[in-house]
Amino acid sequence: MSLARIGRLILTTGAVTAVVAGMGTLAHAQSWAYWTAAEGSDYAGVRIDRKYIGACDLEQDGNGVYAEYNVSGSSSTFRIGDGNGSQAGCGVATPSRSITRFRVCEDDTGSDTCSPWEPVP
Ligand SMILES: [Ca+2]
Ligand SMILES: [Ca+2]
Repeated sequence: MSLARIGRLILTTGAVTAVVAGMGTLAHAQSWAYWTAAEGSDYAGVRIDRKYIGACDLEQDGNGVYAEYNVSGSSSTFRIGDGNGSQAGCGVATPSRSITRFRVCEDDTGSDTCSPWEPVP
């Protein structure tokens, strides 16, 4: 094997390692979140019992993050924000009725950017 060929092999191996390391840095929703809706790295999650929702700001961009949700037997749309922004911990609401759908929104410039509504079947 020529020295040039060995050099190419080392380069190729290095590239593969870099891709795997990059994947490892993706944000993961916390384990209580059975259903999730994401807007960039910000997300909202609903626990499997459907009576616990969190709004989680994971971006240090100065934009507030909140979740909107509906519950069974009501036509109102409720909102819970992540009160401490991108610091650790999510804003949490524990409605007495089951959550039927939810989405996460970012309070950015102009009209807020929201994920699609996520059904909770
Ligand atoms: Ca954000
Ligand atoms: Ca937070």
